[in-house]
Amino acid sequence: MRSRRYSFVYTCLWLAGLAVVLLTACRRNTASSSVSSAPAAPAVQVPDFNADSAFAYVERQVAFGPRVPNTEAHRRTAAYLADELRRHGAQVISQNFQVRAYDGTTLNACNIIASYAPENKDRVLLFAHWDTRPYADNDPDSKNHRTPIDGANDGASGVAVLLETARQIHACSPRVGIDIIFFDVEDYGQPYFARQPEEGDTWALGSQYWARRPHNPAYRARYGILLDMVGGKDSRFMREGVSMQQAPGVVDKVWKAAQALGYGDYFVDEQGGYINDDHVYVGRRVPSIDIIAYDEADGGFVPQWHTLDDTVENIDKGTLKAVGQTLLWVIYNE
Ligand code: AHN
Ligand code: ZN
Repeated sequence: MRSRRYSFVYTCLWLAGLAVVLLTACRRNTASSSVSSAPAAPAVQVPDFNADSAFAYVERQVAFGPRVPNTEAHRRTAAYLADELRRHGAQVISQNFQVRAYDGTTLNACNIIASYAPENKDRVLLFAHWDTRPYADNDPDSKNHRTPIDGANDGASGVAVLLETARQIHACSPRVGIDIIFFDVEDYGQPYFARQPEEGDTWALGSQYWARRPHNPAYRARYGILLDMVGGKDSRFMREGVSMQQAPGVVDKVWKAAQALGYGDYFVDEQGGYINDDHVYVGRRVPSIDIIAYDEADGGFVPQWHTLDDTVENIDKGTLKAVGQTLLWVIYNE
């Protein structure tokens, strides 16, 4: 009787233990199987990046209207992004500040900073800009040059991939701590029709501010990855010049991972141009790279860049998937 009761107790304990293991281990679906063929991969399960979810995040941002500083759409989007990151389990800081634009306008700006496992000293920083350009100054029709753009690719795509990444991290934590920063006022740079000579760098004002005044003065991360224009059709990502100077090993790791995952048509082994983007300023604190669609031989940025055609219709889920899945592979293998 006694031994029976003990064996019953042991069985219960064993079952309880099994339940804990099953509940805490992340359940993953089929896509992780392709990951096992990647080179020298430790046996980790990488979540399946959902490109439909990322695409919906592009649509959601664009539905607010152009996210131009000092507009209602901009304020409402800032609140939405912070709420969405909180809903996905992150600790979120909205870093509000004012900056002077190229034309002297005071812009009310906000960097949105989300942290997972803030106690973990071993961290990776992921970032994108969330504001959109007030001017379609590259539009074929010059009548549109002072009209704000939707920024489905230029702005929303990087944020969308990172929101889907946040959703995945909430479902199952990687071993490294992750910070996600959505930088503001990246795209308010001086247009060609400005009357005054350009003073300093009028682009990337949000990341310039953060590099001077980070949310935490002791902030450290192993490296940073910027996503910019990661949703275009026929996009190709080259090894961008500043990234190769700041963090060549990270470029190598990301490009090799993408190729092993079957995204070699997107991530090509060619040296790209030097892009002035948020990674330049973040790079003063964290060695950072830029995944950006830029092909010098093919006219530079995507054809919709800074035009009224930077719309949801020109977003490609295949590109979002290639970038998002590669990013997940990299962070879950740290
Ligand atoms: C300039 O064109 C100066 N910088 C490219 C960074 C950028 C603009 N990314 C998106 N829009
Ligand atoms: Zn832009």
